[in-house]
Amino acid sequence: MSADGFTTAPPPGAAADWTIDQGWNAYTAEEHAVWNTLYERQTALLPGRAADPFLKGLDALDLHRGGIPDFARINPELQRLTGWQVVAVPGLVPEDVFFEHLANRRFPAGQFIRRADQLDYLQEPDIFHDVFGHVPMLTDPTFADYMQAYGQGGRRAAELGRLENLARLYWYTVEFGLMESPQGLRIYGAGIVSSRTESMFALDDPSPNRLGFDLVRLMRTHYRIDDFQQVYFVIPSLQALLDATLQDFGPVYAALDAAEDLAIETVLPTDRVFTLGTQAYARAKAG
Ligand code: HBI
Ligand code: FE
Repeated sequence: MSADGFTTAPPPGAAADWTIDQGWNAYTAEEHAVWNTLYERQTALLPGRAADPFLKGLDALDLHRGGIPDFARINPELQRLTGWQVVAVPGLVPEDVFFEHLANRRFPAGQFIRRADQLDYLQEPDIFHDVFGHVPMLTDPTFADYMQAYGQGGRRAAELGRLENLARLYWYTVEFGLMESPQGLRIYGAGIVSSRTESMFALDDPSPNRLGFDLVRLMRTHYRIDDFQQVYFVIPSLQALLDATLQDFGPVYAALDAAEDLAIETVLPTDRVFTLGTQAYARAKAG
C-alpha cells in the first residue's frame, strides 16, 4: 500500500496519486507540430461525424488555438463549466488510482505525445488521445456527471471483483461509444474521435454490428484492444447513459452473476440492431 492507500507506488518523480507536472514549457516545436497535424486532420473529418457535445467542447476550451494545450490555461474554463480538471500523469495508472481521480472530477491525461512516425496508432494513450479525445466531452454537464459516477462505481466494482465488467462499460461508452442524433449516428467515444481511420470505420464500415445500449448486455460483452471494434453500442442520449449508471448496481451485478459472458461477435435476439455487421449478416443468412 502506498501512503495514499493506493495499491501501487507511483514512479519516481510522480506524487502518490501518480500526478506529475505537465511541464508545458518543455514541449518542443516538433511535439507541438505533431499535435497540430493530428488536430487539423481530425477537425477536418469530424463535423457530421462527432456528436455535438464533443464539437462544442472543442470550442468551449478553445482547442483550435493550436499547439499542445496548457492544462493551466484550459482548467479554469473546464472547472467553471463542469467542475472537472485535467491532471498530468506519466501514462496508464492503476485502476484504483484512475477511479479515485474520476470520482474527484480529475481526468488523468498522459503528459507525453506520440512521435511523428506514430500518427496512426500507439499502444498507450498519449496527450492527444486523452485531451483531444476525452476532455471536450467533459464540458458537457451530463457526461461530466457520468464520468464521476463511473469513478465512484469503480471502487465498489473492485471490492466485488467486477472490474472487468466495469472496464467493458468504459470501453463501449467512454472509449468507443456512439449516440443517436436526429441526423443519424454520431461519435462520442474518445478512442474513435482521436483516430482518423476509426472515425470513418465506426460510422461507415459495413462489417461491425451497431447495437442499442443495454447496460447488463454490454457488461457481459468481451472487447479487444488491438483492432477496430466488431461491435459498437449506441445510446439514445447522454442522459440515458447517466441514468443507467446512477441506478443501484446491486441488481446489475446479480444479473451478471446469472448470465454468461458474450463473445464480441454475438448478436442476441433481444438486441436492438441499428446495423447488422457483414459477418453477422452472413451467419444469419447461413441459418
Ligand atoms: N489510466 N491514465 C489512464 N487512462 C486511462 O484511460 C486508464 C488508466 N488506467 C486504467 C484504465 N484506463 C482502464 O482500466 C479503465 O477501464 C478503468
Ligand atoms: Fe482513453
